[in-house]
Amino acid sequence: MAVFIIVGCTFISAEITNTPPSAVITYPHSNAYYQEGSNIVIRVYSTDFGGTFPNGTVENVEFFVDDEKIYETSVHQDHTYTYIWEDVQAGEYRITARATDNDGDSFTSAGVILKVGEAPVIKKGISAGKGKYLGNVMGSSSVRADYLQLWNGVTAENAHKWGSIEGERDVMNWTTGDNIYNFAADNNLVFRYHAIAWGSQYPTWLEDLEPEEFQAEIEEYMAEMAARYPYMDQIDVLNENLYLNTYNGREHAAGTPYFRAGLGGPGETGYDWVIWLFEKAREYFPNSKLVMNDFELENNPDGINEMLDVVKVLRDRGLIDGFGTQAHTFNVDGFWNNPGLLRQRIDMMASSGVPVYVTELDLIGAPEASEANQLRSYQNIFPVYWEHPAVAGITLWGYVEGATWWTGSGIINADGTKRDALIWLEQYMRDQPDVGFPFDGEDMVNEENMVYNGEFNLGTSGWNVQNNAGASSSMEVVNDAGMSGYYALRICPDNAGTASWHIQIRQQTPILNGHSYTITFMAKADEIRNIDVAVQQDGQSFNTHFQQQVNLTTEPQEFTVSFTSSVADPIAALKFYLGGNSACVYIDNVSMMDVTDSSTSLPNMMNKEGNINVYPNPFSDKLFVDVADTSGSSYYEILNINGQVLVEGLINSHKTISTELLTAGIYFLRIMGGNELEIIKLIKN
Ligand SMILES: [Ca+2]
Ligand SMILES: [Ca+2]
Ligand SMILES: [Ca+2]
Repeated sequence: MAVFIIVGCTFISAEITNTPPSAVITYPHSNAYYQEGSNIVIRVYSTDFGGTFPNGTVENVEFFVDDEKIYETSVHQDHTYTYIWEDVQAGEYRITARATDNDGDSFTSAGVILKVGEAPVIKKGISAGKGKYLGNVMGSSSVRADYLQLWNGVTAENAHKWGSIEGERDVMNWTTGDNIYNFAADNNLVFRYHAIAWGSQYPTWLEDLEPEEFQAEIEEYMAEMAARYPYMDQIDVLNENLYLNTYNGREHAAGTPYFRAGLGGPGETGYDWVIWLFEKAREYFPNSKLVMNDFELENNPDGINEMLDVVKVLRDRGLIDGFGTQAHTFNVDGFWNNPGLLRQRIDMMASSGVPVYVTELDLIGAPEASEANQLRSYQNIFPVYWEHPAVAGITLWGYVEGATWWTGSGIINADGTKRDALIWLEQYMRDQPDVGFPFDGEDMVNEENMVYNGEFNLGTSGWNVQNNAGASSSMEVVNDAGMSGYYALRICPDNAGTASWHIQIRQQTPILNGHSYTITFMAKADEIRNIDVAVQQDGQSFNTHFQQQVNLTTEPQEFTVSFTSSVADPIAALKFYLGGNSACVYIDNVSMMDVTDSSTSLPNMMNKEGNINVYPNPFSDKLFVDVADTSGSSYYEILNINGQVLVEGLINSHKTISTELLTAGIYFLRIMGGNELEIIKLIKN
C-alpha cells in the first residue's frame, strides 16, 4: 500500500509497494471556454500500468467539480472514461478526476480550469470538433492572421526556454513569452509550456551553482511561471534527458549533467533528481499536466525504454501526466512506408500508462525533402498519431515555410498559399467524424466571404489600422455595441486628422479583372458622421478601385455596395476611411463576396498569346506550367466547376503542380500576374 504523507503541498513517499493508477483529464483542456447551457464532454485517461510494480486494474474513476463529486464510472474505451456534464451554468470551475485501483490506492488528477459564459464558442483550428487539439508554435509576439483558422494550441518556440527568460541571473525577461501566453489565454487555446529543465538553451550561470543554489534558482523560475500563467494545460517539466541510448552515445542535451547534479543526483532510485523536479512542479502547478519530453524515440526503441524507466519511478509516485514525443522529421519521416511499425512504437510509449503528447511534429518527406514527399509523409504518418487512442493531441513545430526551424517542414508559404501537405491535412480533418469537442461552436469562416473575421469573433485578427499624416487612433473589439452577434469593432480617433483617408481600417482582398463584388457591413457612430468604404491597391500606386461615402447615425445600419473591377489586383484591400472626424465608429458583420456570374467568369479560354503553356492536358498526378515573358511571379489557382479553389500558389516561369489529390473531372487553371488574367480549361483523367 502506498503511503503519501502530505506536508504542506509536498509529497514525501514512504515505502511504496504499489503503483497508483494514472488519471489525466485530456478534455476539456485548462482554460477551455463554453457557452452557458452547454453539455461539456469530460474525458479522463486512466490506467494502472507503467510503474515499477505489477500492473493492476482501474476499479473506478470519479469526476469532481470544485471538489464536489458529480459522477463515477468503471466503463472505459481504450482507457478513456467519459462523462457529459449537462447544461452547465456560467462560472469558472475546477475539474478533477480520481482513479482508484484494485489495491484500493487512489490518485487525483491535475485540475482543469473551465470558463463558462454568455458569449458563443467560435470554432478554432482545423481540428475543431474532431476530439483532439492540433497546435503550433509561435516564434514572436506577432500572430499570423491565419493562426486561429488553422490551430487551437500554442507553444512558445523559444521565448519560454529558461535561457531566454533568465540569461542573466535574477534578471527575467518575460515580455515575448507573456504575449504568446496571453494570446493563447485570451483565445482559450491549449497552452503548452516549453520547458522547465532542459540541458540546452539554459542559463549558463547555472553551471557554477552548488545544488542548494541550483534548486533555489529553479524554484524561483517555477514560482514566477506559476504566478504569471495560471492556465497552462501542459508543461514540459523535463526535456531531452536521454543519454544512455542515443544515436551517438552522448547526452541529448549537453547540459543535462548540470541538472542531474544540481537537482540532487541519481540517488537510490537512479532518478532522485527527476523525482525532486516533478514533486516541485506538482506543488507549483496543481492545474497543469506534467510531461517528460524527448526526441529520437520512434526510430529508437531502446530510447523509448530508457524514457519508460524514468517514467516508472514518477508513475510510482503519481508525478507524471504525459509522455511527450517530439516527433521531428529525422525520427519519423522514415516511417512513411511503414506506418504499422510507427504504430507499434506509439504503443510502447503508451505503455507508460499516461497519455502520449506529440509535442514538436514536423515532416519534410523521405527519402529526400520535397513538397510531394512531404505530402506522402503527412498522408502516411499523421493519421497514425492522430488516431492512436493514447495520443491526446498534436503540436506542429512551425508551419510557415522559410520560418520553421527545419527547412522544408513548412506547410504554408509566407504569402498564405498552401503547400500540398496542408491542403491534404485540412481535408483529412474535414473527413474525421465530428465529435463535438474541443473548440466546437460557430463557424468563424464563411468560405464564400473574402473577408476574414468579419464578425470580430477572433478579436482584431486579420484587420489592421493605419494612421496617416499625424492622425492617431486605435481599434478594439467590444461586446456591448448592439451590433451583429456578441463582438464588434470600435475605432476611436485620438487625433482624427483632416481627411477621411488619414485613418484606415484594412484587410487585404485580392480582386480579379472583370469580376463583380458586393460588400456588406453594419456600422454606427457615437455621433452622426460619414465614413468611406473603399477597395484600394494597398501599396505600389495605391490605385482606388472603388470608393463610396456612407452616412452613419448612432443606430446600427446595414450597408451594401457593389462594383465591378476592370483590373486584377492581388494586393487590393478593403478599407474603411474614418479620418477627419473624432466620433467613435463601430463596424461589424463585414463581408465581401465575388458575385460574378460564374457562367461568364469561367469561359473555356485557352491562352491566345501562347505565352502560357500548360501540359499535359488531360493530366493525371502532375501538371506542368510554363509562363514565358513575366516580370515577376504569377499567382495560380485550380478551380473545380463550382468555382472552388482547390490548389493555389505562385509560379516563377515554371511550376510543377501536384494534382494527385484531385478527382477525375473538369478543372480551370486561373493564372493572374500584373493586370493579366488567364483561365485555361483542363481535364483530369
Ligand atoms: Ca496499481
Ligand atoms: Ca533567479
Ligand atoms: Ca459581430
